[in-house]
Amino acid sequence: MNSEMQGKYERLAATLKARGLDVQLIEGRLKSQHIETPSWGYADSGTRFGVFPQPGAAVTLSEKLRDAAHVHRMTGIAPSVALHILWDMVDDWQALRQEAEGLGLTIGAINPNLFQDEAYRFGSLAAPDPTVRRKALDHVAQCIEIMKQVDSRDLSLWLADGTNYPGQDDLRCRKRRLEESLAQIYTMLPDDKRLLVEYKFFEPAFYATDIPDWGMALLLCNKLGERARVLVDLGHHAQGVNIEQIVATLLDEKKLGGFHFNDRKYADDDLTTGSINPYELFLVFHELVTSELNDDQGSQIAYMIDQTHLLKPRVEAMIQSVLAIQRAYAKALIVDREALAAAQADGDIIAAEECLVSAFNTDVEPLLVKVRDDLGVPADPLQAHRESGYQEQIARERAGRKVQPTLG
Ligand code: AFD
Ligand code: MN
Ligand code: MN
Repeated sequence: MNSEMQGKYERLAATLKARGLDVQLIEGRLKSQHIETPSWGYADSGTRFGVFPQPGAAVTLSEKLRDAAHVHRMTGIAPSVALHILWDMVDDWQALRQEAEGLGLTIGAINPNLFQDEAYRFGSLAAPDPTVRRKALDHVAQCIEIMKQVDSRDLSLWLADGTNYPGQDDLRCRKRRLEESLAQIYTMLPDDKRLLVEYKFFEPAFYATDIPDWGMALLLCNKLGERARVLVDLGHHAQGVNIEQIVATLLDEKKLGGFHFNDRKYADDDLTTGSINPYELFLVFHELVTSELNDDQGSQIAYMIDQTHLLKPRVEAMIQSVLAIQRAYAKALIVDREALAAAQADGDIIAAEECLVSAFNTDVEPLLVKVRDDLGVPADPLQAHRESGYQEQIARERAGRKVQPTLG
């Protein structure tokens, strides 16, 4: 750390100590932060209006792992990768697991694909046709087999299931089919694995989505059992929904399984985390830190990124997202909780709010540079990536190669 940053760090540390905060404990939490990046975030993707291919975009799973390993090398806190089956398929999963470990990575959540096959036109696990539900359950069974081979803890389930018109299907029958299918999945799941149920308020269904909100996801998880938890994708809420309140509720119910971090202006835009509403991301982390300090479920929560970078260079945008999540966590860790509790007890709204606002407005970079120093990673990961030549290297190596993407 250079002398200027060292001075800033010492001043910040002194301020935090004066607030009664344990700086070493905060640094320890930041050093053990574990963010999971998505394999699909390194590959070309698009919207329904088209795909804009990028030079060097990963196609094979090996290329995605290499990109993820580079993000981890630059940040020190992104040691696992979520996979998406069938976009990520290999013949030898043990070899894949060893390849990942050789790159300093572990395999994280396994995401089944129950939305791209023609058969799923009217749904998958909630579809009216029992042969379609069977097909979907067989795919999930295949994913569970892969989980066993790559030692993955979480089956991360998002369904596109829903209807486009009133009257298209019986909404209660869909709920019952879905519950029955999920119960079969839960019985297939080994005791050391978890089922994360992700909700989304619309898209691609445009009238009724079968798992539209946190309430339905929680209801389904409660009927399944202890190892079924809710996955909160930040982009999956209608405008103005209070996400931090949902997070607090799920934490209090001990049913928060994890996140898909991204940001949005209008819908499920999958923009870079923290790029539109960093204060909301901070408030989510304020609830997470409150939980960490009271009933520590931290290790039970999967902090995953789910975004696609259509315009930004993918590896760079992924580094940006990891750093935004790290920054939000750091700011949430430096909230003066004693003063906050006192202000709340006094009903002093302004003083209570100022405890959060002042933490959010604190430049925590000196603390993060210290943490990166201790982790042996660059003080400025984004700059280090740009200077590393990695992007130019993968663009050269991957130019013109003929590989078929393993799209499902
Ligand atoms: C899409 C869905 C959902 C899912 C992700 C990966 O909206 O967020 O988790 O794809 O399958 O973004
Ligand atoms: Mn998601
Ligand atoms: Mn989404």
